[in-house]
Amino acid sequence: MVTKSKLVMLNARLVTMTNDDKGYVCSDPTTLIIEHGKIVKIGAELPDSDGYQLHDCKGKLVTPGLLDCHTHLIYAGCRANEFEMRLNGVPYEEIARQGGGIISTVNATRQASEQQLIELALPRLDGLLRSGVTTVEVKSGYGLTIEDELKMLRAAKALEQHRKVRIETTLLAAHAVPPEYKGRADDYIDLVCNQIIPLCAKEQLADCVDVFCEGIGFNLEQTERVFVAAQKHGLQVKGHTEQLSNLGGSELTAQYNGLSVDHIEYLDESGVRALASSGTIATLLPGAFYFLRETQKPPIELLRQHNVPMAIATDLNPGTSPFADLTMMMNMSCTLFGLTPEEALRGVTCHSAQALGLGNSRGKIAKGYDADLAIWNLSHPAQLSYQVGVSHLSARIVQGELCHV
Ligand code: DI6
Ligand code: FE
Repeated sequence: MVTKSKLVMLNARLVTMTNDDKGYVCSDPTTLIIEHGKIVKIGAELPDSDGYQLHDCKGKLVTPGLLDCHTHLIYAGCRANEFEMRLNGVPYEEIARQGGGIISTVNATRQASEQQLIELALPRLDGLLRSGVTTVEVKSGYGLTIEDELKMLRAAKALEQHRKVRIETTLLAAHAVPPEYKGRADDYIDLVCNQIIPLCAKEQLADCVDVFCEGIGFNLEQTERVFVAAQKHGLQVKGHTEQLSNLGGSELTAQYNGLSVDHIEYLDESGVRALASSGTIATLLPGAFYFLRETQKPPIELLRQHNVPMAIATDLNPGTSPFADLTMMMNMSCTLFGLTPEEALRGVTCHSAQALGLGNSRGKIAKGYDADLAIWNLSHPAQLSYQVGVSHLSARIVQGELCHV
């Protein structure tokens, strides 16, 4: 009997992402055997096919399923009006100071039920899945009360019941000072550290804790308090750092062995050195750079020189990056930041897996790794970074299960 838990992929041209040196490894058409959600054999003889579901890839490219390691997928409301304001000359930070920006999404998200948040997120999630994504990180950060932050994280986790995808959740309660704490940011940080983080840890709603360390977010001292509280509760940390200015948030995140620092347009060499020594991943978010019409680019050449792995993510959010397509971010990281298509592919596979603390199980095609894969109607991996607007995806495999989208 054919069971869902055993799959043989035939004639797959594998882009394994297993060589850490330069160069793609793209195999001749070969066989991949999957059992119980894991890759068990590569290049093997066809087993006695009894009990296996067979899938002929017909020479198509197979990459690891893409991982979007930074999204704000759960939110209500729309910020097209602010897009228009910015194009009429009002800066993003000014909109935020006037109570728009993140706070306008907070107001809409607080009013939405968990079920409404799920329904609003599904079309965005579908966009990501069509771009070959199998794992999505989803942050809270538009609730900013105990109940609303937890509601967002529950909605994020519930997406796994609606689509074949793996969700990783991040608590971003320190995203903005909520209106009722205006002028009392330290008191809000007390709430985050003493109540929200402990509850999230207890209910296992978040895998990680993030902070927006910025002039319009939280300062270094407040960020450090959040990191200390997170680690006390066994949660890993990461940061939205050096997006609009250089506060030193990346160095602080590195000191706390953070998984990643994200945005980093204003990162300098001492920050890059700190990442290199802590093994923290540099996550590039070209959608926000593009949408905010930023001109300061992340220090790509320094990151290369110091061998800091670069991940790429959508930052999908209503204010600064409303884009639900990870291959478009690959293209943007090449055209806007000068990455090579190969660096871009690492950025959405092995390096984004590392940015999620999943580097030993996802983001590569290797024996023992999770069978999370994307099958493409393409002949060369560079094509993934090349064209936007045409879906080249043939199918995805999530935990060993074949899904047509
Ligand atoms: N940086 C970002 O790009 C998002 N959050 C953050 O800290 C933007 C969120 C928003 O404008 O709604
Ligand atoms: Fe973000």
